[in-house]
Amino acid sequence: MASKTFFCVDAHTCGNPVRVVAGGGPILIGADMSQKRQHFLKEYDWIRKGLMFEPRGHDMMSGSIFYPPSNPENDFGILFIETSGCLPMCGHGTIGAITIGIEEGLITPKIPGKVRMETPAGLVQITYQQTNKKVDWVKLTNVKSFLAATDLTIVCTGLGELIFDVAYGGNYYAIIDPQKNFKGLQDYSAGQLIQFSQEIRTKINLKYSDAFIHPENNTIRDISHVMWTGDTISPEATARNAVFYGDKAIDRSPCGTGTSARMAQWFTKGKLKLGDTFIHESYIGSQFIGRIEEEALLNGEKAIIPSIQGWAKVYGYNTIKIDDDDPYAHGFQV
Ligand code: PYC
Repeated sequence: MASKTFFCVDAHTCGNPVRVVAGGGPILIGADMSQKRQHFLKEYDWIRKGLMFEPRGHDMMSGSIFYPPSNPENDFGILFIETSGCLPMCGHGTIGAITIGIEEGLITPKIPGKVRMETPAGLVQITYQQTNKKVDWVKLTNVKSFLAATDLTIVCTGLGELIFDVAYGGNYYAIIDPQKNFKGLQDYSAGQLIQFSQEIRTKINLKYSDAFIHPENNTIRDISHVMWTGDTISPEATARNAVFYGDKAIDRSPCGTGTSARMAQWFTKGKLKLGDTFIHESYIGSQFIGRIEEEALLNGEKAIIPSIQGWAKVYGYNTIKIDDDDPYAHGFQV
């Protein structure tokens, strides 16, 4: 019988979980994190399943593993492991991983307060503020984000025809804004939004098959996340969202890649300008501060470079064993 032990540090970013595997992660081969991600998916996906799914994880669980950088100018590389697979980029995961990495001494940036992090989606630059041993906040400058399509349609059982936009912020998002058949996320429970999302994500990826492939990295494709929008809770928030990911999760944080995608949508539609602050509120009311840092071009098309600022809290150490004789060694989903 074989047993493998993983030393994990657990935290949450604005309410959404982050589990950093500080020891026990596999050695990966590849010239960059995108290639290392492919290696992980081929050989080691059981680690993700064992650590993210029940009984060791749960529907919202999300984590990461640190790797040496491919380019010595950068501080480290990161592999995101989630219930949904290995996301190319994860915003709440980055805020949590940096907080854990700095507070627990797992990463030592060349320049204190600044981190250059390699992700499968590209280089992400980060600043953070630390007081004594605690990280107060983390701000990441995300990958180029863009509006990919507008006014597409899909039929959702129970709602009827929905009009939606698609935007990229490190993952592809279907964004459903309030409209005739959907008055806003405030009218629905998380369970209802999950049920709608499961149905329409599958239908969208069938109807618009091969329509959403990243222009610079064809391993990043298809709608992985569904964002429902609606009324804010707090008067200082610019907007609110409920992001569906994995099979049954609604992000408890305002979702970093989702906030980036939504800022790209607003920017292209003329609702947000360079330098504007965008306070994005989550389903539970926690907030990220978004900002459009730069205008950019991607494949000749309009894009933005957004930043996202948020906080995370470390809450525990978790030594997790995966034994071959455990029938649920690789987790399960119900
Ligand atoms: O913050 O980018 C994010 C994210 C993706 C999935 C859950 N959170």
